[in-house]
Amino acid sequence: MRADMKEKQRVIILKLEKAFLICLLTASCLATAVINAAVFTVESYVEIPAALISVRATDAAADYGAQNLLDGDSATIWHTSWQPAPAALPQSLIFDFTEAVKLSSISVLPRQDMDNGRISLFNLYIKKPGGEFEAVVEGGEWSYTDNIDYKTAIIDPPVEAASLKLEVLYGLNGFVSAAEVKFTGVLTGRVLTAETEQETVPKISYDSVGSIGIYADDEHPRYPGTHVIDNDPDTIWHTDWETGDGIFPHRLYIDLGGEYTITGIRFMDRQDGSQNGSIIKCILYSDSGQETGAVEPTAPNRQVREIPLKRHIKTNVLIIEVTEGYGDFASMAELSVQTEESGVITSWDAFH
Ligand SMILES: [Ca+2]
Ligand SMILES: [Ca+2]
Repeated sequence: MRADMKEKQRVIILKLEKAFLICLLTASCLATAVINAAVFTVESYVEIPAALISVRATDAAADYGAQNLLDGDSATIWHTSWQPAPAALPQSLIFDFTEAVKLSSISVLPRQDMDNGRISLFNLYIKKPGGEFEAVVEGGEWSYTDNIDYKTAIIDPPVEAASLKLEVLYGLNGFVSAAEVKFTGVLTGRVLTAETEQETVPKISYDSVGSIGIYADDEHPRYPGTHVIDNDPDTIWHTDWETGDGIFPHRLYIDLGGEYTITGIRFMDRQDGSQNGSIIKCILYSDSGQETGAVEPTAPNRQVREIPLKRHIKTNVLIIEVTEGYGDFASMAELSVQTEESGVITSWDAFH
């Protein structure tokens, strides 16, 4: 083949290759774009502010308390006791979050001055709001041969957490120590208190109407929660405006007497002409802490309103957390819960 022919051929091949590459790139770009548009909502992870975290340890030497892990100072450390003998392993740290966070990682800065106690083998457990500790990482290992920077354990997929337990199975030379701990995740904006911790494991005594149990965390003595399922549109649940704390959220617990998949609720506003307490915004929770996010019922009209759920939740106890109501109260005349298994339950049918 002549040299100029060869050159021409090479150019053609190059052009073909380039076209093929562009084609590949375009196809892959399009596919990515479609996937991004259709499926993913990218959550951006932030560092969880130390102000939302408290920590306790199963053991600590005097002056080496666990709070040294959250003080932003790499020179102050948590260390298990070493006298008269090193504390037996495992030892654990428990981090509690005052706001529910969806955790995506934990990073631990080892002590910088010597290697005693640097965490090398561990388990991680997460407690969801109202739940029990469940393992998310078992037999995690950190090594210090390459550097003594932050060591990270990824929590994949991220998990909503009220607490995280770091159980140290082995620290170097049989001690346990660390200088700082930080977390990344998504702040859910859901404030956790001892009360909300309790509510998703209902140890509540319910008043019952038929087979349905009802508990309101705030109710006026003459306007109890049971009024929402008594088949009478003239009787209402109303938060206590005389002695109640008046602080939102207000919660209504409906013990369904069995597990149901909730597809929505309907409720009737008070019928006496006043709008006080009519629900503006609420969140529905399952007894395992599954939630709908903030939902807004159709506009208050002093009649029947609906909250259909895009994401159905499965539960024995449905919790309706009212986060905003007219006049800073919460009230409701009647309620029906719509389920996948049995259609409408509670009293709705009687006056529909
Ligand atoms: Ca420190
Ligand atoms: Ca009623």
